[in-house]
Amino acid sequence: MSPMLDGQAPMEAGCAEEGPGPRIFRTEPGDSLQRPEAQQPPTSWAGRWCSRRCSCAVLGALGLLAGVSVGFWLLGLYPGPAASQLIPGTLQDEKTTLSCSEANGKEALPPSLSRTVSFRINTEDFLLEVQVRPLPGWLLVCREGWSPALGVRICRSLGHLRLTHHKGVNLSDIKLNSSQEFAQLSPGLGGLLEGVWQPRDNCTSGQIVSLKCSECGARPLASRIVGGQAVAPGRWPWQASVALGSRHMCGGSVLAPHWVVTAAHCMHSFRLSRLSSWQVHAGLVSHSTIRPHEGAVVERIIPHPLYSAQNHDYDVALLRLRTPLNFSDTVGAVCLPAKEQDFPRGSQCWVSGWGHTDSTRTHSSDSLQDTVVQLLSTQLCNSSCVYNGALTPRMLCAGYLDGRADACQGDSGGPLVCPDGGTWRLVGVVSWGQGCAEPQHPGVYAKVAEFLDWIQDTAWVH
Ligand code: 4AZ
Repeated sequence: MSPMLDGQAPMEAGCAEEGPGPRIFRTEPGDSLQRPEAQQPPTSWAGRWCSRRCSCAVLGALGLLAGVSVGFWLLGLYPGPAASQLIPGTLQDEKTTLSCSEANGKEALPPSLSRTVSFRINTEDFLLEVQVRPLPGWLLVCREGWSPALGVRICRSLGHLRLTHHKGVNLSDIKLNSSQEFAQLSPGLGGLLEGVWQPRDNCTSGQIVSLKCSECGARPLASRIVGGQAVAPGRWPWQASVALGSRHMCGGSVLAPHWVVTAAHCMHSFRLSRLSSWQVHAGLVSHSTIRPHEGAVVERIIPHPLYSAQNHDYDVALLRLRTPLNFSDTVGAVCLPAKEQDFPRGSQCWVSGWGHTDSTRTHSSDSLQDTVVQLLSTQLCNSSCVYNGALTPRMLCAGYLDGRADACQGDSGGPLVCPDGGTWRLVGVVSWGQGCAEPQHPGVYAKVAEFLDWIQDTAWVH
């Protein structure tokens, strides 16, 4: 593997410059997880040549793009930043796609069916609302046809692990807009979220549904943070350290007081360790403050049944804790993605962890680090210049093609979170990559959206 900072690749240095900026890791050769054997990217001279050629192609393409942009700008045709949701690096990524051949047949096509029914819960009074497209409005849900099972399904579809409370609320007890409309589930279709919701002017029962799902994705202390990269307590309250005794091994994300999700390869790598040696530490930023007796003991390790140690497919595991974590301002759950929620390429997300931060590779970082990374398209990541088809549909890529910032050894299992309004959702679990912060080799993450049913069913059954 070719490191970015060692200056071993003069041609690269001439073609692609390292950009300044934060990273969880500063490059080191050979310390990443091994990639799938059959799909190893080129590490030989030929491979480096490909990498350099691609870097040059990127610069060429960028030059061309800049020229075209200037031309457009001069003609007054440039739409300006406000016209685009994507940030500049994304354009670079797509240009690279054009100069690399795509891996065939690996890219899952986006689902063409759009959902017709959406739910939301009013944060003030927890009243459940449904939108039945093509109708534009949000309808309050009548109690008729309601069931707890439906409540569980709605909470899950919104990215929560559990339903915590549901009840009927008398319409006479609340103040409503006179134009407010209602929806009633057709009898016999209870349990089917996409069932027939009939718009109504009123509810025959005189009651509507109030629903509370388990809390997640909030950062109570976030407003106290002022700039910088130092991670203060409470910035990522779901960040966990998965440790053997007090020795940090991997990151993890808190989903519920009893549940933490991490990478299956973390547990696989240390599978000979005794179950009772595993501990989860939450609410920490500095590792030196770990006290072994304060960790939560792991009661069960549940790797995904389809996890493959060969190619890191299905790289997720759930840890059930013997005693629940105490939720506080500095310890809390992250939300899962909502059902069918798509975070597009170019989305700005955050990865955090205690992994390596420099090329000495001697120690994990004592203090929790974070960095912003960009979601990259699987098409780009699977192209011949990047991972050449090694990504399965259960993986996603995030980072930068110029190697600006990345997760690294020790960050594995930790969270990649993306903001969704005021809610943070766990989009990826740090999984693998070639080296760390190497140009053309962004970080690869287990794609949480692919594991929603498994996570929710597993945490429900136990
Ligand atoms: C690791 O070994 C690891 N650059 C984690 C993430 C990445 C590489 C290696 C991505 O835990």
